[in-house]
Amino acid sequence: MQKLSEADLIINPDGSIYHLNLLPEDIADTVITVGDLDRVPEISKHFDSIELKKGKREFVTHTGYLGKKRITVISTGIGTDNIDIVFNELDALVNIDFVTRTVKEELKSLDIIRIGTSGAIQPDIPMGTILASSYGLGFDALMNYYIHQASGEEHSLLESIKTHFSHIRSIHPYLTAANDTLLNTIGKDIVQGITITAPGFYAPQGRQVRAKNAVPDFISQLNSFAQGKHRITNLEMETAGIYALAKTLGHKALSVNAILASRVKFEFSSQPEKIVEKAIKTVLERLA
Ligand code: R1P
Repeated sequence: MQKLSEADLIINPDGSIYHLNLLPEDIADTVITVGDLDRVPEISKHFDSIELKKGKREFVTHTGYLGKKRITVISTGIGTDNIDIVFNELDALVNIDFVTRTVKEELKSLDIIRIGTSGAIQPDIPMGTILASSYGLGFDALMNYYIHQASGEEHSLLESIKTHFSHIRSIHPYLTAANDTLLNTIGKDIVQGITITAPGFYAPQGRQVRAKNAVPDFISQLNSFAQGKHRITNLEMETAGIYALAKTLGHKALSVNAILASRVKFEFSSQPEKIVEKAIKTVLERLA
């Protein structure tokens, strides 16, 4: 078995993984990821007990029990560049032996659920909606650096998407489905749709403030895509990276979005915390 070098896999002197600052025993098999580090206690306050609180940079982790279920909640910060770090390090914590620096023979598959915020791009999806991403569609560049292939339905859907956006030269999309089991349990009976992961918040999500946008009418180009029952419903900055890296590494992932804004009605919620709390309760009730 090939030994991973100290440059490829950086382990801190106390035996913790480089950025997350966690030991292998610190994480549960069910992991909730959030963008905002202040959202970590908003989730762990619902736990029956908290056994661990650790943090470094934007990566804050709480592990505890909800009933008999051990759950870890961790903040990722914003964007798929951070998802690269969090997912590779979570995977290393469960699937690499830190003493021998080799990949374990028996691999573990984590259940990973994102609870994040997002903006809707379809007029019939109002603020306050809780939406499960059926697919993560990446407009960012993360997966250009990994060997990753769309399979089955992902492939035909991705081909239609590539045709729809072929006139926008900056976009090289990748697409990954949600884990079926998580989508059919945690995502059951809630709104579902394709989530676009953008490599930025302003022009990459069609916002026009002062710098001029290179792609005019971006939102209408996004919401006009349709293939059978599939349509693009919302925009955010992590889901596609989460789905693609989880699949590549053999983990199960689902992204649950608290819709705080309608990008077609030009609205932003005056009570975003309430919508996020609704998303948190929806996920925790279904996990317990
Ligand atoms: C942008 O404001 C951030 O909010 C959304 C986006 O994906 C991006 O991370 O999610 P979070 O609220 O989970 O951070």
